[in-house]
Amino acid sequence: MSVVTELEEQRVLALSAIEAAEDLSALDGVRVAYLGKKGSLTGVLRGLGSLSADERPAAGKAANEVRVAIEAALEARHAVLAASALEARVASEAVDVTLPGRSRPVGSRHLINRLTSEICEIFLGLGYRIAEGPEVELDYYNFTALNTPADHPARSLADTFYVRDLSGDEADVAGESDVLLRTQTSPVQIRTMEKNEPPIYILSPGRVYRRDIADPSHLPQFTQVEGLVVDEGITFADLKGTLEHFAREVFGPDRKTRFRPHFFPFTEPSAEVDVSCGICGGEGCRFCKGTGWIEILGCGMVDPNVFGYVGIDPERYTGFAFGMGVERIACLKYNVPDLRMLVDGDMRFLRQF
Ligand code: 2NL
Repeated sequence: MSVVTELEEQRVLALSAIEAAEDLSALDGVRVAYLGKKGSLTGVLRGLGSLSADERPAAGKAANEVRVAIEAALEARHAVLAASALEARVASEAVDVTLPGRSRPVGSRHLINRLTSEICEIFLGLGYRIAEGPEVELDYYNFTALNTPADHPARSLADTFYVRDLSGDEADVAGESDVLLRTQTSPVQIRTMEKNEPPIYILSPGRVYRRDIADPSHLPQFTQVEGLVVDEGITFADLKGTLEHFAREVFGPDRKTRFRPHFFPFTEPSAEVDVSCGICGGEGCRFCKGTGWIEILGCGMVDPNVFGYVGIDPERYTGFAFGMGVERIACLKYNVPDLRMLVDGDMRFLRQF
């Protein structure tokens, strides 16, 4: 076979292999097979040196043409394959910006949380400060310093959660623990009076715990707000004016208030405050058990014995205190019939507020 014929055959084979190459790496394989160091065309070109002088020019010209033709075909095929590779990559990496996103529901503060803040704001407006303290308390701060006798039923295991040291301390195992979950936020006020001189104007919001079974009017854990004022010349009239202002702010100007005598170990005299029933307007209905009134809080003048525990001079200072359950206030304000609905976490109920 003449060299020129051999070159023609190489050209035909190379061009068809180039057309058949499916991707860039296959195409590079073809290039190496023909034009690489050990490529078949390279082999033919090397053989040119051994040709006779009259054969060499024609063979050299043909060889050059074939090489140029193969290089041109490689380049053209490379452009086609590179373009389709890019297209495939763009398609596979594309982000579909028209896909709808996943929606994230927006949360909001719980009703009790908001109402607690609202109550605090009313007293902040009167110049009170917020005071907070531990939920796990000593029985001294929760009961003793509040003038609550050692045999008072509130101190019993049936009414109060006592915290026991499980390390095996004999006294605790015997149920004699003096550590408990606070049943009111008053211990915060005792701690404040221990550390500060009057005048004291504070409000103590927080979680409290009582050994009650949950029912429409009881929760074993609820939110309490207590208030305490200690200053020179504080009288029951100051207490009345303050709590009447509070009731108007929370329940609106149309509800009436009344003070009923009551008893607490830590105040003397003591009272409970009622607002006129929002359902019947004071006529008497099932909600107010026919009385026309609904109890909202307890209050009174700080018992001088309490001042004795914290080292405040009862000859110079007098004070008043009050306490309320925020969940109860919420039920009265929004006509919710069952305290448990406030802690069930049912979104269909909570979304209404
Ligand atoms: C209620 C009634 C009340 C107090 C809490 C108090 C605190 C100190 C001294 C005297 Cl440091 N009193 N707190 C007074 C009267 C009533 O709470 O029904 N709470 C749920």
